[in-house]
Amino acid sequence: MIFCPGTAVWVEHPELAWAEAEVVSLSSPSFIMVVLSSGVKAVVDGRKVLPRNTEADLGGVDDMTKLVYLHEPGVLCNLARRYTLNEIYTYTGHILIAVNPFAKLPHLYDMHMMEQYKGVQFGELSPHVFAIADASYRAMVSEGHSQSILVSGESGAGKTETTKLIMRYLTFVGGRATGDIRSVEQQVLESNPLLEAFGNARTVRNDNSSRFGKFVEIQFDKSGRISGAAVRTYLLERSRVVQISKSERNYHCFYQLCASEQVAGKYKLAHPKNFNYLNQSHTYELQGVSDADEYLKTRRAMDIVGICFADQEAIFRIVAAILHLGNIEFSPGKEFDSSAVKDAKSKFHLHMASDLLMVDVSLLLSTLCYRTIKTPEGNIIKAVDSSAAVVGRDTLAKTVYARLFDWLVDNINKSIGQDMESRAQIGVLDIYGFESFTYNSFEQLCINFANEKLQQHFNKHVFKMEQEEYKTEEISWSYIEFVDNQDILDLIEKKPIGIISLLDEACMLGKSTHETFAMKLFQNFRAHPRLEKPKLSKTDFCLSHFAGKVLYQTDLFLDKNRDYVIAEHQNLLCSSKCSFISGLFAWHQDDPSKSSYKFSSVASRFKQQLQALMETLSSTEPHYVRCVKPNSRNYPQKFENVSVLQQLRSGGVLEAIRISLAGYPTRRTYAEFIDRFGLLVPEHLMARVDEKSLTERILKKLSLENFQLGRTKVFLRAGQIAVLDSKRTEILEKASRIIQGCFRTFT
Ligand code: AD9
Ligand code: MG
Repeated sequence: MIFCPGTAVWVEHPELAWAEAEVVSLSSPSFIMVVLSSGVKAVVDGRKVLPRNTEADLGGVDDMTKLVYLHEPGVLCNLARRYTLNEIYTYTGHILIAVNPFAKLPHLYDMHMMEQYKGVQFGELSPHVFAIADASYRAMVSEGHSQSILVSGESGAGKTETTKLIMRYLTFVGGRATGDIRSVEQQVLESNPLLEAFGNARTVRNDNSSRFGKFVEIQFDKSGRISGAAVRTYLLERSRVVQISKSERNYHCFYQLCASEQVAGKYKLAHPKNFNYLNQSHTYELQGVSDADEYLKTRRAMDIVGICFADQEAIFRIVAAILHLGNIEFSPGKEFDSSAVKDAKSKFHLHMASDLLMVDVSLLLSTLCYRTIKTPEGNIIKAVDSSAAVVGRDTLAKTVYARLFDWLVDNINKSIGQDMESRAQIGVLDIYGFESFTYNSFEQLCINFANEKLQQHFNKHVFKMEQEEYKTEEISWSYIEFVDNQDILDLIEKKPIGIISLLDEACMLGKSTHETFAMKLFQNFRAHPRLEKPKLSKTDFCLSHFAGKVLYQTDLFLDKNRDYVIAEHQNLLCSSKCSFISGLFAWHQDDPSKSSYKFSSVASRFKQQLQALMETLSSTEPHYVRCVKPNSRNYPQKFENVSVLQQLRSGGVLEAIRISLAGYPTRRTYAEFIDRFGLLVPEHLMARVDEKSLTERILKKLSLENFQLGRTKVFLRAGQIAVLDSKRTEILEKASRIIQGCFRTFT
């Protein structure tokens, strides 16, 4: 492109990503002198300069596809402009971009707003998460086809808040409005604070960070009323129960219990600073949150989802027991390599833990300080040293907590109830976004693996399926390039040789270490374009994900991947006089996949869960919400271009914009089309014309252009279906008035 002096342009900028500028002169086609809006002059590479629209609406456009210049700076500037006006939602075709306002915007989500969006044609009102929820609800009701809403974004981008808004809207349009506090819809809504109390925690990125993934399926009956729901959760971060980093907190429920005046005393709890599992990070409070009030909210949510009083008491007894367990310290025992409870304080906590778990104190002590080793000659009981006793204690705490969390999810599902005959469902996915830290371990690999899967789903839907359909329908279409990520998925999950298989194999073989695992990985994938071996380490590996490179440290991979309950822990907890606790563990005894002896791996189980999720998703019509975090400090009204751009790129938003603008977002078979819009050309309906020609006549009658007539389907440009629908509604209303008039005349 040739730019004349005076042309408004965008130029690349190290801090702003893109900066506004004006062309001053051209020294050659590849070098242009520009002046930035700050007055600074610069010579830039002419091939990297992009045109800027100076007449742009200062309020921005509500759909990126309406931008005059559709390119990175245009998109970024549009989002930023809207953000300053608190217009946090913007469409890109049918994808909703939601920029976290980090401020309360109550009017945006009140009852009045929900009423406004109800049943309104998508795109008619300002972009909103309610519009996405409404579109999926109406598509589900009118077509009887299951839908899914996939919410993604990085930590703190607003996925969980968005998911809750979607659920609130769906319960609003699909609820029975009976006022019953224990109605299915109330139970669905109250499952959120309950799961958050046990599965969310403060992290450096987000005060209420979800430490598990969640897919909530809301089931509807024939009349579009909510008839059941199911919650699936993924990969709760277990290590947090016993270990927290600086400025972070453990799961909210621990602090809530410590702050609860009635119960804390009963369980001999005190300020969190007194507990090893809570005081490592020296962070106890959350800004603007009262843990005591939150405790009451959690109890209320438990009441609503149908957890009886006795079970509630047992749950919090377990939470308290975990805190006491964490305070048991060990010192070297009398015998070589043995351990003993350190002092009177530790003994007190040992007794408290055994009382609360309702297990025999000496059995608890021996479980912590001894281990049974199986040998061909029989079992040998061996003392463990004090550091191994600490590891065992922490493992016990994590096991109990993880089972408790699974119980809560199961109980929510049982209590809400599944509608096996449900006509269709709407699933809402709130799952951790792509993660890349300085230290990336096994959890990041699982999270990024999930994101690769979801990215492929997005790719498939937005890119592959569009293009393939255009191809099979033989309509003209210029292909858009996109990066497929099947190769990295194969690298991670392919059997018999992929990262997960190699890791499982290493976990099964007694002699393997993270060093041998890394060595095998590099041996098997010597020249894989997605895998790199860093120069300075033998055990780290680097993966080129769709969203960028991530360096993984494998030190704890083997330990974190092993998924079994130590037999002694299982025996101890099964012996509890509290039926709730023994039930937690007895329940899993019958489940062969979770038996203490059979090998089971966290990564393989996660892979299976993801596979099941992908199967569910592929049988639904997807809707996408991409949440964006405007700045890393969680401040309102602060928009950092570089980071936003990276999020838009890694979420595939930029490519999706191009495709949605260039493509045909609406398509119908000719039969479907005539069925719905045939009434627009009553004069032709009886004529002997085929459906394709009839379709063409309808579109021409409404003066629509640029549509495509494929082999079996008609393809419409964005917005054309709305024109057809409004004409149809107009005709139907006119007809209904005439009929009513006739009816009145006759009666
Ligand atoms: V994480 O991956 O679970 O760590 P999320 O789920 O993406 O993350 P979350 O929904 O928890 O982020 O949002 C973070 C914070 O942003 C919330 O606690 C709110 O304070 C804030 N937020 C998010 N969305 C909105 C909104 N629509 N309106 C106002 C919001 N504040
Ligand atoms: Mg979240």
